[in-house]
Amino acid sequence: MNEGPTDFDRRHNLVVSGTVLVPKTGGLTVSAVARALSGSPMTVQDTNTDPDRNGILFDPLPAGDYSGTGSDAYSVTSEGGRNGAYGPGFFQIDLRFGYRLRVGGGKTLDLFGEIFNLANRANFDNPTGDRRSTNFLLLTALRAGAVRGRGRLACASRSRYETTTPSRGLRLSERRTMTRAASPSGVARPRIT
Ligand SMILES: [Ca+2]
Repeated sequence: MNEGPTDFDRRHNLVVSGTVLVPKTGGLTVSAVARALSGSPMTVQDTNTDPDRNGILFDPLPAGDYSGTGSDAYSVTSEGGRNGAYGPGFFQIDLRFGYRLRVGGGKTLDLFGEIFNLANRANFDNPTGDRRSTNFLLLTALRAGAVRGRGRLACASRSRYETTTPSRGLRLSERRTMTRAASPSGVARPRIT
């Protein structure tokens, strides 16, 4: 029977975010987003064997505890069957610092600094669950979109100029700029909203 959880059966997904206006700083804001996700399913199998002798080599291994070998090994408890085990979870905290300057003439300039993956956690993708592979239950790749390495710093600025005209009401012109991250291999992501 090829029954089991779907590939997208992620049981827990918690996101907490907030912003604090730091007193006595003239407008410094600190924002944070924390994301915690449980792992997604994977099948523990051995495509070298055909226990049910039907000629199809995708039979899941029996329920039990399995582990890779080596320093990057991952251990799972499989309930057997399709997607009977779960891969590693995900956790990341991102910070943003913001400060608005009034530069006169109705103009404001917003400065931002962002730190990604403050906790410096390596969020791995599911390892291969095929015992035939030399990478069986070894953590070899980061999850798609995961930030590599310790928190990266990206900086950005945004300038606004507000005018009021009789016919069109408030008109807002805005210019956004991004600067490269301060770390050598950093990324600058346009996260301004
Ligand atoms: Ca089979």
